Amino acid sequence: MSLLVKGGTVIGPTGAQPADVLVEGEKIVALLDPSYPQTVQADEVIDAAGKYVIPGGIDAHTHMELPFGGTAASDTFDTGTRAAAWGGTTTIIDFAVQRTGEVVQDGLAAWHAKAEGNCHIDYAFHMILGGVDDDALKAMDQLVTDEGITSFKLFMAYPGVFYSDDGQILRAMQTARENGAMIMMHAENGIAIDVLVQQALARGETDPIYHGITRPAALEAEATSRAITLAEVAQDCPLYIVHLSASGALEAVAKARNDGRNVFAETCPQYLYLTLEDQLGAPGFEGAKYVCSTPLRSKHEQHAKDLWKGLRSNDLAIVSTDHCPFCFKDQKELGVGDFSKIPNGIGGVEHRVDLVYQGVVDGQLSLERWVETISTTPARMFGLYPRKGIIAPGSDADLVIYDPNGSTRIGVDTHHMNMDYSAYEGVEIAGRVGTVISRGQVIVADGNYHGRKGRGQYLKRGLSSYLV
Ligand code: DUC
Ligand code: ZN
Ligand code: ZN
Repeated sequence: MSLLVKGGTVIGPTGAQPADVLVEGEKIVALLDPSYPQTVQADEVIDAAGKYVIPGGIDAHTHMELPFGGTAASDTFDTGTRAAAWGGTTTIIDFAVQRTGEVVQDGLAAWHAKAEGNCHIDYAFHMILGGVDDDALKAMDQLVTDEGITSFKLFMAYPGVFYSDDGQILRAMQTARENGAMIMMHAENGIAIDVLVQQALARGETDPIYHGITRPAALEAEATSRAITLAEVAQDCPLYIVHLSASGALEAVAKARNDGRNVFAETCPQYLYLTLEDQLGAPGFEGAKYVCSTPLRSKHEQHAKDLWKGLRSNDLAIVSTDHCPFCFKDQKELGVGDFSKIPNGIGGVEHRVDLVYQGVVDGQLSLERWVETISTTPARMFGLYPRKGIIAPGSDADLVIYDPNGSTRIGVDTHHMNMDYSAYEGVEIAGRVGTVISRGQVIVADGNYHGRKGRGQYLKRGLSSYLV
């Protein structure tokens, strides 16, 4: 079966060019110059005139079905990957979890059991290490060698749950330096945060906004700097800071990168568009919808301005979602009267491609940088390139035909995520995901869904392309 995507402007990390994309089966086989007389025949031709043709989005940070705070993220691999597809994302990298005391491989097997046969798009895993010990360190080697898992997330936050102390972090980093894996860090000083949380609750400060106030930007900056230092001591172990939200943390990353260090970072749409005052501080319990960690930051401190700048300068390499949805009813409501019991997370896997494109419309990013931050760099960062992240012969035919003259209104009534509210309710995007193609198959077209659960394949990943 061949497919020709004709008449569009192909956007890649190095530029935009008019080109027709020829697909044979699951792969791209050629980019054709449309001004050259063409003899190519294809079984199906898709008209992309006036549209952008971009590589399918790669969301490198999702949490489908993550158990958290006595409940679990409300999107399953079925509902979450279907919503991702609607929004132009054709690959996710989800976080398998080793709970404290659990054998790492058992945690991984449990995650495979949740995902297998349920995904609409291709998927891969990072591994969360909830307990770094001798066995976990050995398991890191085995996962890199045999399982295609080449990145491990550690937490400086959540004492008693996922938390690792500095000694555990250093040991995991030393192991990663040896086997080539990436250490991903949730960088917030969780020990200090827990003190602030208890003090706030004792004062009767129970509203959702105190979630943000008790997780100050300074404690993200401190933990980020500490992680960078520990990685330096581990002979410059590759380090990737997840969900970076604060200017001070970005400064620490930028300094390390200027020093030539193997330090990378991502941010998420919620930190680019939402704020502590306007969303987390919404009246009554409404702010619970926006409880996530790291938290939304104060608009008066202008973090978002710095984050857009960081995306332009590549101190922020990637926009991921940290998709971790909870319904307002019965899930977020667990924290009525005590913000510390609100499950942490925002759902957004469906809207990342659009929300970052809005940055192009607003003059924050170039088209090339849009594609780089949502697709090409995640592929390179996490060992999926050149199979994913680029429109080139030999790559998987994961394509999005994006309409810059269309528009998208985000809201709970139209989204496909399993959530009873939208964190971006009413936001208008000056562009629209049109057709979505996953490994040569059209899965979204003209507002209709043609994909199916189970067609997504597990991707074993290689080492990061960015390692030196
Ligand atoms: N942050 C969230 O908001 N949710 C899940 C885990 C995390 O680190
Ligand atoms: Zn995290
Ligand atoms: Zn996360």
